[in-house]
Amino acid sequence: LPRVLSGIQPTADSFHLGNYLGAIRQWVAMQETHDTFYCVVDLHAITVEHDPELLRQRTRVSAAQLLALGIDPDRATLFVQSQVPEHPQLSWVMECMAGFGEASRMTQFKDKSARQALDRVSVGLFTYPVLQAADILLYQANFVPVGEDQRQHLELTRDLAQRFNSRFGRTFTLPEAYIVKDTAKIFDLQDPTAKMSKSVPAGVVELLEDPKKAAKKIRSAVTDTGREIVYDTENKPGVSNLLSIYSALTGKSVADLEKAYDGRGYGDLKKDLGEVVVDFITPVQASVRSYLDDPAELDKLLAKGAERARAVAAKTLAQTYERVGFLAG
Ligand code: AQP
Repeated sequence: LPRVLSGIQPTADSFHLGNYLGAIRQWVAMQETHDTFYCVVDLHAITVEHDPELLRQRTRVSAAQLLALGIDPDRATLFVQSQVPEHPQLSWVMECMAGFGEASRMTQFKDKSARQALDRVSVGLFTYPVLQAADILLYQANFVPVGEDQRQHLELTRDLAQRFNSRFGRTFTLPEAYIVKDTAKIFDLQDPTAKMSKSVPAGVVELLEDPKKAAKKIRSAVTDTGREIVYDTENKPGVSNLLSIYSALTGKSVADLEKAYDGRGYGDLKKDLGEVVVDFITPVQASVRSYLDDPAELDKLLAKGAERARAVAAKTLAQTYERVGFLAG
């Protein structure tokens, strides 16, 4: 079976609809057809200032959300990144493959570092995409299901893999980004030209927020001038975003939704989508609570996942170390 790896950061109290529709939904579907590895990337989470107890809590909440959303730990290998030491070990080798200029061109780093004084930006934030490359290459992943914002990081991963392979002999599989066009970028409800992102909480629907509040956020989403409910990303980014979310959560096509709302107003669309969202998040929240009720069991499940992940990761690391000229351990 083709291999899949993807990860998500435990940097918020809840995942949001963008994370789910852009990435996790594909993770769940790919369990059926691929050999899947999914991780909560806590090493990435410390690239910005953090609180240790909160990180531990968010790591468990993240794993619980993945399980509640349909990741099956018997089928997928679900683990926490810091429990597989091969990740930072391979990352060092990859750092030595990456050019400083190349890493400097990563737009996510540029965006995130532009907001603060450079002495407050960690070197870890700078090398973040290289660690991400190591995450992927360790598992010889063929596909990486992610949102559009990760495309550039995936290109870097391929470049690093290719460079290593040509310098030291074929070692790594070249991974491909797996990006589903319709949900590649879910937009902020208050600013439908910007990505829905945890950094701007106003227009974000969190999976674990009070369902009433979530419905209200949908009802107060910024829509566009005009009245017609049609999918037109250029002239009607707000309505188009709502239609994308609606379609992805219900399985109804955008064309069918346009027909169903023909002659009706934005208010109807938003009210109905609010209900769709409530119906989606309510059972997820109950399931998350039940996983969190037994943290010892959850930790056990994650430890098992880490063990399975290590078996694969250790093989790739050993081969890499041998190729670069380190003595056998
Ligand atoms: N708005 C989005 N639409 C589609 N996909 C998205 N993803 C994130 N936002 C959207 C995808 O979610 C996965 C997990 O991403 P992450 O762990 O990097 O989460 P994040 O990027 O920290 O989440 P945010 O909200 O996007 O954070 P900031 O504000 O820090 O940038 C990835 O596959 C990502 O593509």
